[in-house]
Amino acid sequence: MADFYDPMSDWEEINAEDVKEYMDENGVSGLAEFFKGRMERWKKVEVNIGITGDSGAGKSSFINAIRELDDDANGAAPVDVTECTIEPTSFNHPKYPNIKFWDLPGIGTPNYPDVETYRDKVQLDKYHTFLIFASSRFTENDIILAKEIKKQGKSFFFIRTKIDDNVRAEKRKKSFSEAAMLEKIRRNCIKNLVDEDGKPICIEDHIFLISNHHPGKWDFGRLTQAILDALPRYQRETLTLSLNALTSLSKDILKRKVEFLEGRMMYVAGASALAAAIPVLGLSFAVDSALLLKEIREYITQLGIPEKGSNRFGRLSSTTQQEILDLYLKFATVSGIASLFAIEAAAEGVAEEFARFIPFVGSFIASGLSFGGTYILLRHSLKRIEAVALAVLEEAAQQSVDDLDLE
Ligand SMILES: Nc1nc2c(ncn2[C@@H]2O[C@H](COP(=O)(O)OP(=O)(O)OP(=O)(O)O)[C@@H](O)[C@H]2O)c(=O)[nH]1
Ligand SMILES: [Mg+2]
Repeated sequence: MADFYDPMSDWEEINAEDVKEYMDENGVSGLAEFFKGRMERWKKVEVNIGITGDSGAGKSSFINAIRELDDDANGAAPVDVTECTIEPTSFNHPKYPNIKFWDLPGIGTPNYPDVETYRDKVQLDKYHTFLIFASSRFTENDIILAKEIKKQGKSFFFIRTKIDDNVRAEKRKKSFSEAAMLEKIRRNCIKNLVDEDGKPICIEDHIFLISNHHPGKWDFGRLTQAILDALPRYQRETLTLSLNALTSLSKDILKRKVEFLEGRMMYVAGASALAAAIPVLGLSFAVDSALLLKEIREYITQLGIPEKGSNRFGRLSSTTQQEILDLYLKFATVSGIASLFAIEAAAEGVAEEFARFIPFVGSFIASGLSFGGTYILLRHSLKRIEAVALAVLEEAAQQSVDDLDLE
């Protein structure tokens, strides 16, 4: 049996170390390039279409018809009046090699007597979408199979083949109307395709009446189109999945960096408190503020906020740019930071916590930073910088999708 290309295994290969290294070197905004490079792979994604249904329903004939091959041509799927396909075999779409048809054996054939054996042996989970074939009425097995597929969150279409045979037979009647006959077959399929409570298991649009011997007629063209739509739909799904996986991985790394910085906050605040104990007026503040500002600059670097005026900065939304400018402006001086949080604390109703350490911004600065004051300022600063880093990260992710050529 040919191999399946599993796009998700590519995403599993991305380890946290790669993302961390990239983030260290290029900052959160640099992740856009990392994301984009990884997501280019979505184009390679294959959609595996399982062609299933009773033996003799016309599955192999359909694959030949859509590939415009005669049943006895070189490379055609073997077609026979007797039971024929024994092992799952794959065939490429004639124009889109990313679309793979899998000619599956019929359920109820000796090797696959029931749906359970079928599900396990055929490995239903490998396929992304299914075409369920029947040449007369859809059977109990088809319905059980459809429900199993639905349970796996995948789509399926019902294909009623050999319409040419029905037309030929009906034509013998004087009152023959092709439209009425097709409608009757369609109604019959809908009536047939219900669960045990009598509820339809698929919508009418997902039922196709075709003849493999007349691909220019009836629903064959509509089915061809539905198959073409399956690929971009699936590619988009994998794109979203991979984007989510990458984003959450990056967020995890960001979170770990924040935790690391939080862990050493006590020491920085302690050092600052020590400095504050130096009784020379003016000196304590100078030491404190230098320490504090150095640490906060470290937060900005560690969390990878892009430099103002850089290319990456230029690609961000104006809101995020403004937030970054604000960071650089306010976090350049202790009074800037203190004023920022005094306003914020009042607005958030945490003024009390703040006031305990910083009764008046002016006097707080004049008397040097206490351990508590330093600690609170560091904590608030880190929280603010983390929020901006997260916004940058989200934008980097979105940007990488916008930059991809989706059509
Ligand atoms: N008239 C008519 N005959 C068809 C059509 N599709 C298939 N057949 C014939 O039905 C028989 C069985 O077709 P296959 O394509 O081998 O059926 P299958 O579903 O692959 O069967 P297994 O491989 O045994 O599971 C062959 O004789 C085909 O020529 C159709 O649309 N119209
Ligand atoms: Mg076959």
